[in-house]
Amino acid sequence: MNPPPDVLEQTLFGARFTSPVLLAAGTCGFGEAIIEVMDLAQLGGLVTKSVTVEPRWGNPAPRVAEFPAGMVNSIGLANPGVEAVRREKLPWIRDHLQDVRVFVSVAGHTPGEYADVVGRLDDLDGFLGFELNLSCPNDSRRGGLPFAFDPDALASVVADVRRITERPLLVKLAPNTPDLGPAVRAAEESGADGLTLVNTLPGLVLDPRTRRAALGAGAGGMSGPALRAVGVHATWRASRLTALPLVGVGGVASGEDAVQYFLAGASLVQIGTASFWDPRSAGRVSDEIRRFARSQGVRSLREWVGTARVGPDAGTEGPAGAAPAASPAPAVQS
Ligand code: RRO
Repeated sequence: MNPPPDVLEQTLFGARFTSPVLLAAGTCGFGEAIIEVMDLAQLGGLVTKSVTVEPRWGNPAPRVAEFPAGMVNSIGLANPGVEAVRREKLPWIRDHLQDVRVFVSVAGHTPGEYADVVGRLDDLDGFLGFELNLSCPNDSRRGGLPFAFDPDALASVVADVRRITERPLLVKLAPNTPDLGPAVRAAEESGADGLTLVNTLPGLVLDPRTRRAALGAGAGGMSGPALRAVGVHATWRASRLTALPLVGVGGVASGEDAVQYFLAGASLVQIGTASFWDPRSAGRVSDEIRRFARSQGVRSLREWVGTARVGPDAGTEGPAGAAPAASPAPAVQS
């Protein structure tokens, strides 16, 4: 008889994920450092640093600064450019990370730049899909706010890329759009296979003595524990608007943090800031999810996904982990 499937295992985007825990874009480069610190079997996958057409040096140091509730960063999209990624990074990933589900993060200033990057990488082996970064707080699109704030512009990026690749396409949205609805609908209608929620929140940390910004570039993107409630809320909002698989990111540092995202509707989570503090945190979070599932009598992640009881009608009784009665999506705005 076959053993029962592990609670962490699931099939998504046509691929088997041995864990729902991925490393977020910008936290592990192109994966080179993780093979020294992590048991790869504990890692569901990773998202690479965002790739642009041209190499970018990035912003002046310091590029990250911690504060008690998290950190701010302004890396400025430092990356070696698509040709070096094609020549060196993806072949390395193919040869060393066979069992890790890899998404290549893509960024650009115009829809054409996203399509260019995807077009130059799509024929290579060794990775599963793309995550379109449409929400970097440190690098706007040409002449405007990030694409995630403009549903028409967002749709044109996704549609252009969709024409080029059949691989799974995640669309990464921003935490600070006034209403997620138009962005979620635009992504879905133009061909996204899943949504990643959320990127960092614009933030500024000042040194009261020097009166200077803590980051060389000035303002940056805020992440860490303080972002978790924002990310869980955005995930829950998106789950009311679409049936696409959701990937939750923002402030995940423990198994129970990840479960909050599952309850809100995410099938996968990504770890960002916590892996700067502890490079092995993805493995630890996977173990903690498994242990918590056992304590709750949960045998499959599906028993959690989208079962949050939110709002005054949710009630307070009922066993932890029990699915609520099916109810239509409430017409709440925020
Ligand atoms: O490179 C960055 O400064 C950066 C990016 Br591309 C992003 O999407 N989010 C972020 O917080 N920083």
